[in-house]
Amino acid sequence: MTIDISRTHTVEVGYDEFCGALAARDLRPLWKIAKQLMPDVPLPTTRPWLWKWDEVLPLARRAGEIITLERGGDRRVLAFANPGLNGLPFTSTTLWGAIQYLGPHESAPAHRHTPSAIRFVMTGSGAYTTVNGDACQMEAGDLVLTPIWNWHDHNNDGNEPMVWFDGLDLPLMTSLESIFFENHPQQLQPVEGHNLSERAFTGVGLREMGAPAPEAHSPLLRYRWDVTDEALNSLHAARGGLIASLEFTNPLTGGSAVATFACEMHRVRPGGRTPTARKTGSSVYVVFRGRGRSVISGEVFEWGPGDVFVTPSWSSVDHEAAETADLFAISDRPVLQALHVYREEVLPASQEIVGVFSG
Ligand code: GTQ
Ligand code: FE2
Repeated sequence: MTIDISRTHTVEVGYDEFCGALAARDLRPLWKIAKQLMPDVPLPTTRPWLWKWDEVLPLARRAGEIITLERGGDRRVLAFANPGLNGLPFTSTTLWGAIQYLGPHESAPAHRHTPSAIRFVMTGSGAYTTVNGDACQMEAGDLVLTPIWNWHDHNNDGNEPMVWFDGLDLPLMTSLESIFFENHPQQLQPVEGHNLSERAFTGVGLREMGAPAPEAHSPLLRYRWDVTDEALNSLHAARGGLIASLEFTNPLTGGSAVATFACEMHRVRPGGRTPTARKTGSSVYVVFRGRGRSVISGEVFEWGPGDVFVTPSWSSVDHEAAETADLFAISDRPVLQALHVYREEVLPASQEIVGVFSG
């Protein structure tokens, strides 16, 4: 009957009009977007990706020639921008990874901010980062913290450029809309001493009596490569297997060195693929030495020294070294754990390879 048809028609017209009225009042109906908002498992927009040292280093060098480090023009940093994140300069939705290039006898001015940062030194020698008055020496393989709201400036007294990996919780702090920034009144902050944090923590489980105990982060600001290297050797000797993994911790609490992301070092020995696993949260890996490949969500990523790659949340991951390889990594795991949303699992079989990454 004509009445029924016109009724249906009226309902449809009414519905479209209703949706328009919602949009005009900045209201969104959940029933249209429910599956997108709440997928059965995480569907990250962060893409598995890899940046090759051979391609990045020449550009960092060129930045060294073109960009001078004056106030305002500040830090010579190239961010690893994940192509899945719509042009945002972030490596994953929670992590900032970048390469920083400091030429011989250059300094980057003192400042502080609420995002926490770490530096993992890739090449060079004779530079230091002053962190709240403590001049922390930087040598290849060292991890140096510049945690939340700590004054920091970078100085290269050496005769060769220094290149390091910057890891920050900047994307997370951006989401939380909690970024504060301040320039130091002086170009470089006064140095109170050298490697003071290491002197206060002189060995495993040993602490200078009365040494300060910051609440928000590790009191140890420099983790030397020779110590890390030795610990990896011991762990491998004790456990065997293809991979030995260490976390850089706060010696006072046993928690992560900075509150908002984990710093890890993985030594992978040749001889096969590590078990395929997946976890919530993203990781950014820095290849310190060695060659090999990782399979991320079925895609093969070949890597060598200086390469950087990212694993998105809930992606299946395994590693295989062609020669003994050391992988530094940062991960947002401490945040997920604190919020009780961290999950991880080892998959029953090696993941199938469906493609090879070519960038
Ligand atoms: O070296 O202080 O990659 O403030 C991003 C922000 C490095 C730094 C980054 C920073 C720094
Ligand atoms: Fe900074």
